[in-house]
Order: sequence, then structure tokens, then C-alpha cells
Amino acid sequence: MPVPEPFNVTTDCSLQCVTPALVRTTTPALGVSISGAAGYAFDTTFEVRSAPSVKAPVLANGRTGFLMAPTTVRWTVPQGILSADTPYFWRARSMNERQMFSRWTAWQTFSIDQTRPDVPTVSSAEYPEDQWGAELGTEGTFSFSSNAADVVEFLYHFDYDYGRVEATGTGPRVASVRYTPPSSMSHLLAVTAIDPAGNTSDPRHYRFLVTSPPERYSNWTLDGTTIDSGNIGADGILSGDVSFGPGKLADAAVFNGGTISTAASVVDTADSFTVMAWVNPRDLSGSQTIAAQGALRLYLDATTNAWCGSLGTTVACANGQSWGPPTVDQWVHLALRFDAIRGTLTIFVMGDWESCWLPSERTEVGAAAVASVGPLVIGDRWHGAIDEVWAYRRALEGVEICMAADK
Ligand SMILES: [Ca+2]
Repeated sequence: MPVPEPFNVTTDCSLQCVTPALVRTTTPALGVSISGAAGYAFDTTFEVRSAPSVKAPVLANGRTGFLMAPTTVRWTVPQGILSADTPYFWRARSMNERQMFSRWTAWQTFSIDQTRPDVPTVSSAEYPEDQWGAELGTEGTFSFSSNAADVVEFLYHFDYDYGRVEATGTGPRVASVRYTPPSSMSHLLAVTAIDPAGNTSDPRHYRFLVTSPPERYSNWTLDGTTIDSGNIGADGILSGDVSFGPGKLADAAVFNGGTISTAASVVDTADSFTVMAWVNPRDLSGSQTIAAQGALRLYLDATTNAWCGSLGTTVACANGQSWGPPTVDQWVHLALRFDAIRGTLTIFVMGDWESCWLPSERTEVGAAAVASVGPLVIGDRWHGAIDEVWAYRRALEGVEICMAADK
């Protein structure tokens, strides 16, 4: 005996695919599974009526022809017979090759909804449409609303993040999602309303702009001085054996056991930051730190002979693509970037024009922010020269790091 199958979720229905079903086409495919004995063929008849009764007129019927069991068979109601918003009833039975009929299935019912929901509205207090909204790092609430009473959910798509959210409420059907845009500048949100039959509205496109925070950075050129040329004003304090010699750009600091350190924190390791420097090692022995502040450290790992950066327990290491591993007496540009919104820690090893376009970088995902305080220390146990140290209180884009390395 045939057993009714759900309607096809891809083409015919969405949330109500079994009786009482709701479909979005006037030519749905009715389906049954035929178990029977393997190797036997069955010819299945479908019929559609206006009421669950043999006295109701047959609106459409059809046969599949003989098909081998076990199988699932479908018969598509022809065009021009069914219309929206009317209940229909169908059943099926199978005949074997000796022309013996099975019993009919129980009556199955469905109706057709072909009304697409209206385009939803979108709003956000933090990120109003087509305007400069909140500063980078601010979580926003985005509210969706539809006047179509049968909307069951909204499909939303932010840049690279997407999902579905259930619609609630009587009157307008509404939902909201909370989202922290991962970068400044322009973003596009697309929202579509969906009804139980799977009818979708046209998408609502909502553009908003995320404000860049004021740029805060330190820059130590190390051209015979430890003054901070940036706008944080964290002048370095020289201690121990540090001298100045030929650098990548004018002079560099040459370390022989001493350090250059600030009086207080320069970046907030609980938030995004980028630390960059040109370095030129005199030897590759021991644990050599280029820059460190509390939980953050940019260093040469002597064990693996790689450039590494760490934030708490997250460690990202890379060798240069065009420069190869750390090499004595060779200038290389390093950057350690923590993106607090994306939760990524990336080490960039660039150093020349070619590697700008083939950046040697390594990103660790799932990096957790670590609150830490303390001075930024440059050159702790470093052997060789360090030049042009930058510390930004934000995650620089790769192209910005590349430009810094392209010197
Ligand atoms: Ca310099």
C-alpha cells in the first residue's frame, strides 16, 4: 500500500510539507513511497478532489505507469487546475502486475499560498540607513518588520555573516538581531521575509556606515632618539646598552642587552591593536623579543626559527614568503595584529615589494582578548637593530601593513 510522502521542500513547500500542507505552487508534485516486494512493479494512481469524499468531483488524476518497488513515485498536478487559497484533497493507490489494487491512502490535504510577503523594513538606532553610525566595535540592534501577517522568519545577510531569525508579534511580524560590524566604513545588510509556504519577499537592502575611531598610535623612528612621533606621546626610556646605528630608515636602535620602554601602556591588549617594526638580527640565539607589553609579545622563536607573536595563550608564527626564515643581518618587516571583533591574531612577515603581494602571514582564530597593563618594552634581549616601531590602537588592514613594509 502506498504511503504519502511530504512535498518537496526545495520546490513546493517550506515549513508545512505534510498534511495539512501549505505549498507555493499550483503544480505541486504529489508523492507516495511504494514498499511492496522488491522486484515487483506497481502502477500508482493519484487523484485530487475538492473535498475528502468520493462524492466530490475529481479535479485531476493521473497514473505513473509501472515502476519497480521499492521506490518513491511522484505525480505532478497539471497546470490550470488548482488555484490559491482553496483546500484540496488527494489520495493514491497502486496496482500490481496482476491488476490487483491496493487500498487508497488516507485523504491528504493541502492548500496553495502564492502571495509573497511585502519587502520588510529595517531599522537600527546605532546604525541608521545611509548615515555614519556608531564607532567601530559598537554592537548594533537591527530590527526587521513585515506587514504580511503570515511571515514566519527573516533571512538576513550582513557582508559575510548570515542567518535566520524567527518572526513574532501580532500585527506587524517583527524580529531583531544584534551584530557588531567587524570593520569601519560601508556595510550592506540584506533582509528577506519568508512565509510558511516558502514564499520570499524581495530583499530589502540596507546600507550603513561604521565610524572609524580616532586614530591613536605611537611611532618611534629611533633616528637617534626615543621620542614618540605619534599622538599617544609615549616617549621611550632608554636603559642599559642601546646605541644608534644605520637603520632601515635613517638610524635604528642597536641593542646590546639594554631596552627601550615606555612609562605606561601604549595599546590596550583587551582591544584591537597592531604593533609593527623593522628588525635586523645580529644572531638567532636565545629568546629575543622585539616588542612586548603585558600579554602581547612579538619575538623571534629560536627553537623553530620563526617570527612569532603571542597574546596570552594564542601564538601565531610565520616565516617570510620571499625572505625565508629569520636570517642574520637582514632587514625584515614584522607586524602583529589582534582583531578583537573577529577574534584573530595575525603575524605578518613582509619585508619587500614582492612579498607585499604574497604576504607571508599566519592567522590564529579564536584568539581571546587579554587585559593587561604595563609599559611597552622594545628590544628585550634582542641582538641587533630595530627600527621604525609603530603601535596602533586598532587592527590595521593588510594593505596598510603592506604599505608600511613597502619601504
Ligand atoms: Ca629610523
